[in-house]
Amino acid sequence: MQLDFVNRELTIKLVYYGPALSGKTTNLQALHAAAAPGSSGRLMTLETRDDRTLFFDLLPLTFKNQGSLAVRLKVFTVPGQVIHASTRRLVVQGADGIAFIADSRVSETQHNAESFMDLKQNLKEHGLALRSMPLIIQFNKRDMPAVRSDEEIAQLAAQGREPVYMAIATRGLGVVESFIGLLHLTWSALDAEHELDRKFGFDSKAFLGQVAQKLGQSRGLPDILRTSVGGALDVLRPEAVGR
Ligand SMILES: Nc1nc2c(ncn2[C@@H]2O[C@H](COP(=O)(O)OP(=O)(O)OP(=O)(O)O)[C@@H](O)[C@H]2O)c(=O)[nH]1
Ligand SMILES: [Mg+2]
Repeated sequence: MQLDFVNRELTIKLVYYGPALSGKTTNLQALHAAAAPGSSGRLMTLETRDDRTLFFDLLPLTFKNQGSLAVRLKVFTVPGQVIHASTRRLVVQGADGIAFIADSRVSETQHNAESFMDLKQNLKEHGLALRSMPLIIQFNKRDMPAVRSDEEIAQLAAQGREPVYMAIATRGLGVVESFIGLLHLTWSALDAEHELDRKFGFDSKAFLGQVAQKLGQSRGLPDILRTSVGGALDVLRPEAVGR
């Protein structure tokens, strides 16, 4: 987090982490597409022709809250391929919150686990504990064959404390919900540490609702936050979204 007192501007860094091809870049593209004009800057991506991120992607989002404080969100993705280990370590530095994008396919279970360990290790190298990092987990690619079942994911979700979301990023499903969940957690953590709401007279609930609206959500904040497992399961079944 960076605070510019003179311009009353707060910058928060959010990082999308996960194994290669799990859909991190696709999440940012969907967020970019959902954002109202004026809220989003240019999405910067650098990839090879076969969709592999080479360095990182960056989506800058800016939201003004009743004139009291401007909040800039810098949303990054890491490159998931194993060879880009040093880039991941660099990108994760200074992260205020992390969205872990897992690939729902059974065949990718091992890659998800390895990437999660890699995240833990990289945070540790920056002196950060995964335990104290605001974190949401997204199971993406729910439309693909041979994915882990809803029940299995619900069970996993019940074991951990992180909110878990289901998504089909290529159709924009679950993307904004995951993002709002992440922003909610991250703001709560920053507020607990720095008392942002009190010091700036900032209404963070209203702010989050406003961000959701600017990202095309017509539902209220409580409904959006309720979409973490199990609520999202029904909404995101392919048969329920009419593929
Ligand atoms: N069927 C399906 N395909 C998806 C979904 N999300 C992403 N993809 C596809 O999966 C491929 C990889 O997606 P990316 O977003 O580039 O993956 P990434 O996590 O950024 O990959 P790296 O940059 O290599 O780490 C692309 O062809 C996407 O179109 C999804 O929900 N369903
Ligand atoms: Mg990518």
